Amino acid sequence: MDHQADTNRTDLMTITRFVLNEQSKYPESRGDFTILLNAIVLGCKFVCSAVSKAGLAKLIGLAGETNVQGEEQKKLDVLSNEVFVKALISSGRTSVLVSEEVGEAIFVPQSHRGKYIVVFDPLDGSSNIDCGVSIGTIFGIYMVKNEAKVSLEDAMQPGNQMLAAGYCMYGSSCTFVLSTGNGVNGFTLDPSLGEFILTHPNIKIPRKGKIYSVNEGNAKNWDEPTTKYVQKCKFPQDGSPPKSLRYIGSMVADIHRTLLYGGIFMYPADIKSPHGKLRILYEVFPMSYLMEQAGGQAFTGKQRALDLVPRELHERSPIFLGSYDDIEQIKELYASSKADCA
Ligand code: AHM
Ligand code: MG
Repeated sequence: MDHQADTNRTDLMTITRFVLNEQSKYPESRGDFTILLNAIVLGCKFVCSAVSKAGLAKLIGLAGETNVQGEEQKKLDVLSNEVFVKALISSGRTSVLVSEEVGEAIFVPQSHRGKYIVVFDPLDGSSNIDCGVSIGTIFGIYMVKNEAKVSLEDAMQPGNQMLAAGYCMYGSSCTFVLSTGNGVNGFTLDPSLGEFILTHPNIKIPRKGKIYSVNEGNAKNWDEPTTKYVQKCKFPQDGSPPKSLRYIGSMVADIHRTLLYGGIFMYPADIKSPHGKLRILYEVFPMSYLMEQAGGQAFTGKQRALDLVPRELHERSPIFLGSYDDIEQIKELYASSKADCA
């Protein structure tokens, strides 16, 4: 759907309109989810604008230094976190927030409490900011179990209890990808309107892909199934052509490409990091949810990623995400290495 192609179109599907349509399928809904999502969208618009000015900020003072007005410049990831926390609290629809930037869970003041839990990474891939590579925000949404007795447990639910998840990618355009459990849809920010417009309806990941995506610099420390898999990507024995390697090193951008073009993204365990690098609550779960909703799979090397039960707030897990058939292959390799060990 190319809304730019037809400037006379007056029926643009904005993200708010889209979510309201979805909610109208549930007569008991009171619009709380739309209000919550609007808070997240506002945070993403703010971060999008800040990221696009990141280079210019150097003119008035480097991050962590003072600018000409003598004000301290906040680092972009710190700023992004503050924006999301404030927007989510003032939405009046959340009870507990978990952010990559904050060590402990944030319990929303009683006066502003609502029924949702939001886990998020406000600015993932922030080491890429200074060279202008795409970065993003990742989020997942749960419902509190008992509004009268909110606890840390509410934020530690397995991924299969997620109600919705998404990400916003700050790249050549600003793209918001969302699933509320009914497929995956992508929206692009129209800067002239300040609105996200549905541009990628019903995203389905190709059943099999031609791309693998991993930090191969860690290869010397990988486990055997990962090593064998990557070898198969490069030197296939079944007559298929070798896969291409693409690795941006920014999860949102690597996952976005994987969703649209197919293939596999992996951050496996290795000897140095036996639990991988990526965090379960706000990196692994939301991306796994989106992958499954788009027809792909998400596997930890041991189990379906969404069935993990987090034990710690910032716990990590190895992760393989992508096209259905590609994940089947890695699952087979792990199964046979387990059988060999038995
Ligand atoms: P961050 O949360 O500290 O930004 O790290 C997460 C990022 C992901 O975006 C990306 O997939 C991964 O770390 C890249 O790690 P590496 O540089 O080890 O390949
Ligand atoms: Mg991160």
